[in-house]
Amino acid sequence: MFGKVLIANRGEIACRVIRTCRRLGIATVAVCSEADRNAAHVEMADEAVLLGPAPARDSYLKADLILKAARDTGAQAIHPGYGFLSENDAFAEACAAAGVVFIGPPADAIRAMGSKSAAKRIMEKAGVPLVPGYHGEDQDPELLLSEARRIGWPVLIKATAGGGGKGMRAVHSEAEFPAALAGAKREAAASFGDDRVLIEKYLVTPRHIEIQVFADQSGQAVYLFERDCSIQRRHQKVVEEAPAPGMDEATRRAMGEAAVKAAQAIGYVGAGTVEFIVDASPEGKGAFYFMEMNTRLQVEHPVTEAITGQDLVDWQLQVADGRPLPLAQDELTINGHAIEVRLYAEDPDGDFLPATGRLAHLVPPMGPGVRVDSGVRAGDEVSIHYDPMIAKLIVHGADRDEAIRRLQAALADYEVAGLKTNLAFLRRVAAHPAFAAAELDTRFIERHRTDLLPGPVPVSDRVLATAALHRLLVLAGATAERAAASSDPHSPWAIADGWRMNAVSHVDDHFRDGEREIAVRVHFHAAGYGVSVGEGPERPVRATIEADGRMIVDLDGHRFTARVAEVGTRVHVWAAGEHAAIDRFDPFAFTGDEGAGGGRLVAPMPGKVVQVLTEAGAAVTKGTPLIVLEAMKMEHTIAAPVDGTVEAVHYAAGDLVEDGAELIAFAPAEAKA
Ligand code: MV4
Repeated sequence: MFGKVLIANRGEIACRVIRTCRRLGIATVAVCSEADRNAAHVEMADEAVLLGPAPARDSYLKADLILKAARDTGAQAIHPGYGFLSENDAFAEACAAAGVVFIGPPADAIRAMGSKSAAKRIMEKAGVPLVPGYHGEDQDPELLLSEARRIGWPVLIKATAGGGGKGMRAVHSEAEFPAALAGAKREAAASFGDDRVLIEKYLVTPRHIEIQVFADQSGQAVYLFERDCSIQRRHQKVVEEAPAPGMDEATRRAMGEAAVKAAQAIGYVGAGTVEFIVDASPEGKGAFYFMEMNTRLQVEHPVTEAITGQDLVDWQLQVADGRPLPLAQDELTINGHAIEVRLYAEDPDGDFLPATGRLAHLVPPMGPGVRVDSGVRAGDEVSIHYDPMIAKLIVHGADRDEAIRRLQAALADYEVAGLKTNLAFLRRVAAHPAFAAAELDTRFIERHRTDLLPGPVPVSDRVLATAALHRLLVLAGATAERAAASSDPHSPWAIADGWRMNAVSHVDDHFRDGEREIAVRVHFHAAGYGVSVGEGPERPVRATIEADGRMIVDLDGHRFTARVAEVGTRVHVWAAGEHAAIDRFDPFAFTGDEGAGGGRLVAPMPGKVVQVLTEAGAAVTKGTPLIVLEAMKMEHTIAAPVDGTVEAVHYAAGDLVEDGAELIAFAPAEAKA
């Protein structure tokens, strides 16, 4: 076995690989960018090598620097993780040329799956089922149209070089075809520098079911069953589970064997995933069709690990070292049910744009059947340079119901503050009746959008009361120990006597929840304490802060535990599964520039400036485009809010900007009387 392995990646997958290496006694070398010098994966590894500046193309994508790092540290093998160089055939070849083992498939196998149409032709020959379609080289528009007619409407036009849904167009009738073809070709040319397309029968509500395969260097291959990854948003997976609900043994075996055939058809070695779409329509009868093969270990591999009890990174290392597969097909079994959700730094209420910032507070859940794979710690930055995934939460239960209950409990316990995340969205998915009923297909999120994205929900009185009580308890130093040390050890409010002596009858706290402003008053009486929220009645309350920081609140005779984290004026409250963030404010504070109006044009999200359309000194009218930002591959134009003058432009094309950065100093024209 290798004595030392270099991990050419970052974040959770680098940490994940290091963990198995450590268990196997293999030394590890991390690589990092300047932004990641103190990252978790660097801290975990035995050694680390700095590659270069933060942008991936200057660091994690620098194949030559990574190979040099392997040589310099004496690493015998490189694990590429996923993303970055993991499916780069030239890198796999360069490793071989440098005498370093690439922990992944042979370069030829990566190449064979790179072209979607060539991959489909290979699979067709191998007898793997394909969606009826046309995957030929001839791109004559007349021929493509006649093929579409033969296939029957609706059809889907896809980029041959594609992936991730780019260059994809659904066409429902012959009349739409020419425009859709032109659009798909344009997008394919722009995205991949290759405008070739293929045409397929369009399945309107498919399920995405993929098979984990493994092959060793002697040509043996097995499947480690399936994962259902149907719950996606714009081709980004959100929930993955194994096994697929409703899968019968015969279909499982047929899909598994087809996937093994696919792997063997291209001389595959190592961990791979064969993606199928399954026709979930009543007429479809659950037929499955090959989509593409991913020639890497996937993000969602932990659900397969959970149900098989295997460590897939361990398997990868064994196979890369030339050993046989650890288990044969008939030794692999499914145990229980596993579900993974991806926690992202993003804003579900703001079109899911990625969020950046410091993870001011981060407490992952724990417990039986709960696994969290993460590459960040409390205090770490989530930057604009890399994938915004914060962690993967994986739960395992005896059956799907138990897994869902564990998922709901773990999501309720998850504490994150400092930046926007999709946590509340995940909680709603996990709690949705259609999820419990396993009504899964790729339109799940779209179909349940109003349930899953209800918009801002007003925070509860419970949260507001807890936030106000927290401040009082902290100010009073009324910890459980203080109370215990006082003359009345049972009074959590022992310290509060002072207030009564000073004849203070109440204190007020003020919070903003979106547009709403709410005053919370805590009342002090000889008999005990009360709290009133807004115009609401006073309700009796007791509260303590335990030694572990947890609050115990008894409001109106209803006792619950809560956690509070204060980040500046922002108060985060987790109370019995509810998480809310509100802003404390001082109603008497002077806010100097209130009502000044405009003056600054700020980046509405982190991104890159792609174009500056104006210059300092320019007089512009309302609506004039001034600067174009790109974020998540979409362009956003910032326009003049009113007539006025551009005083300064703070960024140039190519600059990266943080959320809230001032882009342009802008002077609104004097309002005419
Ligand atoms: C399809 C399809 C329906 N019919 N092909 C999307 C990305 C690419 N890898 C394949 N995709 C699809 N191909 C036919 N013939 C629907 C999708 C699709 C999809 C597939 C898997 C998971 C999520 C999806 C979301 C939208 C569309």
